Amino acid sequence: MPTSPRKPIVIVTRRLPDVVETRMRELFDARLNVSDKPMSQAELIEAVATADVLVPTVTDRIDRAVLSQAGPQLKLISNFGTGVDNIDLDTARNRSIIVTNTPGVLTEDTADMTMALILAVPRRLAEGTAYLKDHAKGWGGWSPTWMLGHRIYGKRLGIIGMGRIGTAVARRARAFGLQIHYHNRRRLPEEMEQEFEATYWDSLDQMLARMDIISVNCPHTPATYHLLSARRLKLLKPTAYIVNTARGEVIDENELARLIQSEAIAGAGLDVFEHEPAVNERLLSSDRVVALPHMGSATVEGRIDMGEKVIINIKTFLDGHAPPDRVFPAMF
Ligand code: 8YV
Repeated sequence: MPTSPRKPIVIVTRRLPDVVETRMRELFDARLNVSDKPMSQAELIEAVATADVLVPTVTDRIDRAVLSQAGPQLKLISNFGTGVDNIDLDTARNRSIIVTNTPGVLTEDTADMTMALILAVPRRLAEGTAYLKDHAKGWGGWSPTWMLGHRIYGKRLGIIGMGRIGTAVARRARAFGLQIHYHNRRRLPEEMEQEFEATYWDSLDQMLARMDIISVNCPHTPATYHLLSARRLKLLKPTAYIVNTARGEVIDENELARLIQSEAIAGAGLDVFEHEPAVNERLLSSDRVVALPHMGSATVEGRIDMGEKVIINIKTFLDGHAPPDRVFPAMF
C-alpha cells in the first residue's frame, strides 16, 4: 500500500484566528501555540531545528543566534505581519531561507488607527473619557473654556513614509481638511501628488520644523532606526503632535518623553513603542499622550486576511512556486 507523503511541519509561534488555524491543520502538520505564550529564544531555536516552515510574529526575535541553529529543512519563514524587523534578513538570505510577509491586508486598518490618533490627541479624547469615568457621579458640566483642544482642519500633516499606509493616511486626512506634506525615499508620481495636493520635502529636517502633526508610517530598518533622533525631535514646533503607528524604534522614545514632559512638543499618539511590551513611564503618565498597545491592525477581518496571506505564501512555496510576498524577491 503506498504511504501518503508526510505533511510539512509548520510551526506557528502564536495563536491565530480559529479559521486560520483550522485551515493550517488541514493543509500542514501544523504545530500551534494553544497557550499563546510568546516563545523564549530557546523555544524558537528548537522550532527552527524542527520546522519546514516557521510562522513568527512581531513578538519573536528571529535573530542570528536563532537562525544559526536552523536545520537544513527550514526553507521558509512566513511572517504573520508586514514589518520584518523581527527577523535578521541578512542571515536568512545567507542561509537561503526565504522570508515572506503580509503586505496590503492591514493597510486600511492601520490607516484608520493613525487617523483615530490624529483626531484623539489634539481633541483630548482620552482625557475626556478618563475624566468622565473618574467623575461618574457628576462632572462639573459644560463650560466655554474647559477641555479645549486644537482644531485639525487646515493644519499641516507631515507623513514620514509614503508607502501603502502613508498614502491611505493621506487619503483620509484630506477628507478632514488637513494639508498633506510628506518625506519619502522616492517622490510620488505627479498624479498622486495632485490627488492629495501633497508637498514633497526632500529634507526631513525642513519638513519637521514646519508641521503641525507628524505621522510616522515608514518601516523600521537599519536606515530608519531613530530617524526621529534627539536632534530632529528638537526641530518640531512646541505646538506639534506626533503620531506613530509604524514602529517605536523609528523615534528616540526617551527623548520624545522628555520633550513632551517639558512641553517642547504638544503631545503624541502612540500605538508602538521602542522596547515593546515595555512602555516608557513618562509617556504613560502624560495627559498629552494617547497610548495604545500595538492595535493598528487588530481587527478580526485584518487578522484573518493576514492568516490567509501566510497560508497562500506557504502553499505556493510548497507547490514549487515563488511565494507572492517574498521580502527579497530575487531569491527563489
Ligand atoms: C501586526 C504590524 O499586528 O504587520 C505589522 O508590521 O505591525 C502589526 O500590525 C504584527 O506585526 C503581527 O506580527
